[in-house]
Amino acid sequence: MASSCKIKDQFHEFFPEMLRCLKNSPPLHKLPSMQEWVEKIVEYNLKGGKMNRGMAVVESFMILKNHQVSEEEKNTAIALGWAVEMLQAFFLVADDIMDGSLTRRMKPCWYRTNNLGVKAFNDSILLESLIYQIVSSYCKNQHYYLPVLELFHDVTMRTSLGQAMDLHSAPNPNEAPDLSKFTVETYDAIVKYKTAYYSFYLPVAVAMRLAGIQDNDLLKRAEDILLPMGRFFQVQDDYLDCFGDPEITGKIGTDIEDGKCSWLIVTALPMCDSAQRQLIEAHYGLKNTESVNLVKSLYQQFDIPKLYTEYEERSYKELTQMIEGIKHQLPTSIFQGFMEKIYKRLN
Ligand code: GPP
Ligand code: MG
Ligand code: MG
Ligand code: MG
Repeated sequence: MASSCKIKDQFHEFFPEMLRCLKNSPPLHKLPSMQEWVEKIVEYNLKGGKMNRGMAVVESFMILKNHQVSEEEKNTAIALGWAVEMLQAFFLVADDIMDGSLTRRMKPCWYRTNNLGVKAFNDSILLESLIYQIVSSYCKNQHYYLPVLELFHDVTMRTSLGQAMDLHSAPNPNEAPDLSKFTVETYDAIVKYKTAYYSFYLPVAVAMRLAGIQDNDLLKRAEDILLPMGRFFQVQDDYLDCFGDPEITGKIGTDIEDGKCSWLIVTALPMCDSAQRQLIEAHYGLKNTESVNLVKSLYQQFDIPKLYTEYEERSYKELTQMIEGIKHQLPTSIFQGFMEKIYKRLN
């Protein structure tokens, strides 16, 4: 615990150094007004989160190296941790535009600040490009440069495919939702791609490459645990969207208004009689409080909060068993660290 606190402090202390490096690298070093703008975007969108993904790169790397690392190696892991946080910032700026969200990390979403609106779309592209500035600045001459680059590119593609599935499963404005799309199979595909790869697989895979692991089978073994863990995390996210406290999650939920294929609707639908299905068809995906409350009261009627608690406990046991099963190939503390951070989370 004490050492992970120390790593967290070091992670945060590295932020100004990373920002300086970004501002001084070409072509930004010649564009003072853009240096200021980039600083503003990065400050607003990288800070204030839990930093789970970024810290997971550093913690996993330290575990894989038995905590025997030079200061330079540790700083490279920290820089790559920030690159993962940069990817997260890129996705969140874009996702909040697409989902029409209001708040993120207790503040207005970026597109709702500085009179930005749709112009914030460009900032998400800018944030994406900064990932590669970091990776290049801190890893260019290393043997793992190409594998790490490929990981970021591959995971970005998977995430945008997941996001496309998420968007396409929801109804267009003023159209009734197509309830036949809200199946467990569709849900599993959406969350594996839109969340699990970038939030769980990527940080550990980056740490493994950084630690010199070249065995693709070992990466696959890690993936086999990290993707189900990512599903677990997105089910929690869906639950908190509806039943969480925005003062704790830092964001106001939009899944019912947006007509999303969330865990809640996928769980509730098979329990509906025809009148209840009609109610969902008429009200799911509408941006008015009355419709949202009708859907929420149906969730309450079906005891969704209780079913969620049961799911969380069952999944926790299953994931713990999966972690146990990998103990001869990889250090289990990497995966246990994730579970400790997310089990029974409220934000
Ligand atoms: C979580 O969805 C998934 C993402 C933030 C990935 C977005 C991917 C892009 C290519 C833009 P969510 O909408 O449930 O997250 P939140 O609840 O945090 O808004
Ligand atoms: Mg969203
Ligand atoms: Mg979304
Ligand atoms: Mg969500």
